[in-house]
Amino acid sequence: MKLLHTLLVGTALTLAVPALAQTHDHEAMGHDMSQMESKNSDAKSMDMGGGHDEMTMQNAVKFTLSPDGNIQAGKTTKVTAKLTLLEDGSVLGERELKEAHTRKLHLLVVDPTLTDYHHIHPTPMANGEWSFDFTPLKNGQYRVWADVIPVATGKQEYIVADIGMPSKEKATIDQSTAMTSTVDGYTFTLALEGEPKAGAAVMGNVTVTKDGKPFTQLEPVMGAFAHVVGFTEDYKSVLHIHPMGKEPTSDAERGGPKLEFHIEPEKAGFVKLFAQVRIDGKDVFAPFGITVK
Ligand SMILES: [Cu+2]
Repeated sequence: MKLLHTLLVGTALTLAVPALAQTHDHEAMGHDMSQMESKNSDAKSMDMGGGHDEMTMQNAVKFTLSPDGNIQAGKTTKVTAKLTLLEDGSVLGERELKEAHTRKLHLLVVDPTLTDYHHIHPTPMANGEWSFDFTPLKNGQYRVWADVIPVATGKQEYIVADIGMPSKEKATIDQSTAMTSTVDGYTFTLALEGEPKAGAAVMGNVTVTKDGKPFTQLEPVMGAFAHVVGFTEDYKSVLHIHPMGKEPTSDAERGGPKLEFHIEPEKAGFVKLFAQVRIDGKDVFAPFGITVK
């Protein structure tokens, strides 16, 4: 059985209040390489009218999203992402970003109800901008966290931007605890070795089964057998929980059924978690709900 050690790479991005942002690294088993630093965040959201949204954080990077058209449920829209260094306005293209988990740019996208999660890797364009296709399951606005490490700063940061027209109805988050979920016939069971508390680490694991039997054919995805991401109920923070320790050394390697990680939530409240694995060449996202005391 292959155990996966995942390090919580907690990151809090807030739009209007001071937040903690944590950088991450994954390394040899058991080494916690995370660093923390305080950041003040300030963001502004612009109306979608011109097909353009942006938020500027007091980070090193500015992130702008420009959809090609209206963001609509079931419709694929081409979106251009632009990352620039705030300091000098220089564009952060492929060469200006460091690779993390096999990619230069990771986008974590979710709707305000925290149910429709997308993990997207945009394609670099010749002008230094990035392009991706987005097909939401829902109408309304989506929030996008860009996970980047600029070569210039060497620091990982999450920058946030919204796309789509905000819905008039208030989004409701289902805050029920969900320790198991079934997707495409695979059952994912989350177990925590203790009560999750703000500021404290707790070990967790996800076990994958199919037809009641342990599933051991998880394929490598972004250099690991699982990636776990969490979104807090205030819709302001993402907990990026990345694998540590033994990682697949080739695409031919297979993992499962048990995937281990640490969770170290920064604040109390509901957290929606998604475990991302790859099965038969397809990414599968298993949702869970936990409440942090
Ligand atoms: Cu990614």
